[in-house]
Amino acid sequence: MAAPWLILGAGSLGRLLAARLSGRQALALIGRRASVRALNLTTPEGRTTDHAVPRIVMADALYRPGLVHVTTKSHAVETALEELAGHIAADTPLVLWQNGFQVQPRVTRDWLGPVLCAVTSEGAYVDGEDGIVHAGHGTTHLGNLDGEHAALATSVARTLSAAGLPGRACDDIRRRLWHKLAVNAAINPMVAIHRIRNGGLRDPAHRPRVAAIIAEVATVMAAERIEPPQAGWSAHVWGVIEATAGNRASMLQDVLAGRPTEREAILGPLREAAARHGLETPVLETLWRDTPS
Ligand code: KPL
Repeated sequence: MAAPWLILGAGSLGRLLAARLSGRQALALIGRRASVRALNLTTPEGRTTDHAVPRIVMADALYRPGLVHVTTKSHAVETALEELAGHIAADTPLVLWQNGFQVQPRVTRDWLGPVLCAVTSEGAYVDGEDGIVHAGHGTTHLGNLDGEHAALATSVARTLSAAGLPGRACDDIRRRLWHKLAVNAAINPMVAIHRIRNGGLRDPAHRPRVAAIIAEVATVMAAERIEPPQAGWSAHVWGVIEATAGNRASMLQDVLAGRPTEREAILGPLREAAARHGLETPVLETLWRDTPS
């Protein structure tokens, strides 16, 4: 069997990967606390199954894992990797699963081993100490920001697909990360500020501000030469709002749980890009000030 994978971060994505991959790929889930209890997965079809996954702390990480899936929130990645680097081989491949476009270029530049980024539309949320609810099926794209490590991306995508998480290697991961960031920027801060589900943004009280955010995001994307989605930015974002109308977005979940939000990872790169291109973005500036951090 291939060298075990480590999953760093026992939140929703980490648990989803661990439960889905268990029995197919040797692995361990690194969290704040070790546990001998099984992970309980509820599938989108409503089936529940238990998965005996080793749940360990960082100090018990294996020296030579096959790779590490980093599933912590964006702001926790660098501290977690600094600590992990003391326990694992320096050239271990990483897969970064974060939202936004902040930590990915930095880790790709600084980590000695291969680094892939993952953009996923899988939906999941944690349920108590041991539960993970796979709320909706999606697709995961994997690629390297410098266009390298295609064979690694293909092999990880294949393993994920076999585990019920359809994966595809791609050569445009930068564009995909920015596209997800654009959607997150239009939805997450607003729903976190107003504590509403995604569909609440269709309300006439919120629609004009969402439209203004999309317009500024589109201007920044054009300046960054990020190709727009086929449907155009507005139709694309409103389509996601419609499709996820009943969701509590990740930033709202963070606010409700009293956790730090991904404000910097999502709005920070847009503000920086706007400044780089000399663009005025008053709507995004106000949004950034209003968004809980
Ligand atoms: O990705 C999401 C998130 O919650 O972070 C969206 C697309 C907003 C769906 O809820």
